[in-house]
Amino acid sequence: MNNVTKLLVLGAALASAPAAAQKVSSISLGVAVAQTSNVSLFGQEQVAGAKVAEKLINAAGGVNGTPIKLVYQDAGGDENGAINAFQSLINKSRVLGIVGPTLSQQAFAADPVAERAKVPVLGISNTAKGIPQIGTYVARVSAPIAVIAPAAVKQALKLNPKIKKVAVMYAQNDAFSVSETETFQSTLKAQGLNIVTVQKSLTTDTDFTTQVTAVINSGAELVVVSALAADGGNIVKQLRQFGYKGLIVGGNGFNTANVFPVCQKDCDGVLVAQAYSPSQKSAVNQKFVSEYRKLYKKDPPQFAAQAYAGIQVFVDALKVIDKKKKLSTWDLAALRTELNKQVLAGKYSTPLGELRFDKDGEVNQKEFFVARIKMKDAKNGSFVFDK
Ligand code: 1QQ
Repeated sequence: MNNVTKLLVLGAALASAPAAAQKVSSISLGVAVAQTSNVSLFGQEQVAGAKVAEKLINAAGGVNGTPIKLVYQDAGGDENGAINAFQSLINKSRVLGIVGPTLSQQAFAADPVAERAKVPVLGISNTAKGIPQIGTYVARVSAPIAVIAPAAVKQALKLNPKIKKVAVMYAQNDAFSVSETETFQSTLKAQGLNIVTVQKSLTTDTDFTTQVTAVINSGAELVVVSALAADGGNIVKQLRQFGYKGLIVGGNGFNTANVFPVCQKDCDGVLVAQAYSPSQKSAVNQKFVSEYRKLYKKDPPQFAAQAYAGIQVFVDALKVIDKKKKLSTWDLAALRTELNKQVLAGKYSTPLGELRFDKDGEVNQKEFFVARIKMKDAKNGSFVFDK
């Protein structure tokens, strides 16, 4: 080997060295949620919840005395937005773990990026079937729709035991909506109800005349809608405008106050199952609720509470690791792997109640709720929790 070749070989070795032995410089966690597009109707509430988490966690000493830093990267409303946000958080910001992305549809595309880079991901709003199974580094604090959705159907039957004919509507281009309608349809059948029509739409649709007309003509006494916030809100509005008078069950896409300005007065009465209630009694939740009210002048919604819980799980796991070996002494890659292991091993007292994970990273959560939308005027309303 001549001297020039030797230098080239050495140069190549040095260039690849930093990635392998990158030290941990700060406790950065990534937040990859939708801050733009229609999906930001959910993402705004996730950012609000994450901000409260950062504030309260750092006020309580962060990770054993070291503050955490949240790095926000807009995941937009589609797959590419989520992939780009993940890549930036992993390679540029060098975060320890990521919460997000907002939609299951995005998670199926972006989570494999984190899996390949061995960076732990916690879904905070991904409820479709199959999310934790994407990979070893993927878990979620958002309970799967399969365990939440049936509660809303049962509540509808309690309010009107005479219901027999049900219309089902869903957004066929969205992974969550497709997964949720499967759960809804099997729940309806298990309850002995008759599905009289199934109507498909797209999350980008704004005119649902065809679907709504078919629903009205079917004579349905209950309509069950799986869609996102903007399309879902418009479906409800058009159902009422066309004269539908029966009960409506909305899925997780209705779980935000941001649907209120879409369906306005017509949102009134829509039943929505929830993985969170502000009345949950734990000390951590009451602290979260009072800080959220102070900052935003309203009760925290489910998506904010789930964002809080995701960040808290990472922080609680990091505290355990740090006690065994100071975080600042770890290599980044090794710590990411250890964090993933510790997340799955722990038990967490969060605003969602007590959480733990199975070996796939599926969340085990105990309490679920059903709320009903109650509108005060055209834009403002609230979720009223049925007992
Ligand atoms: C998912 C959902 C959406 C409604 C989250 C905003 O549950 O995509 O899984």
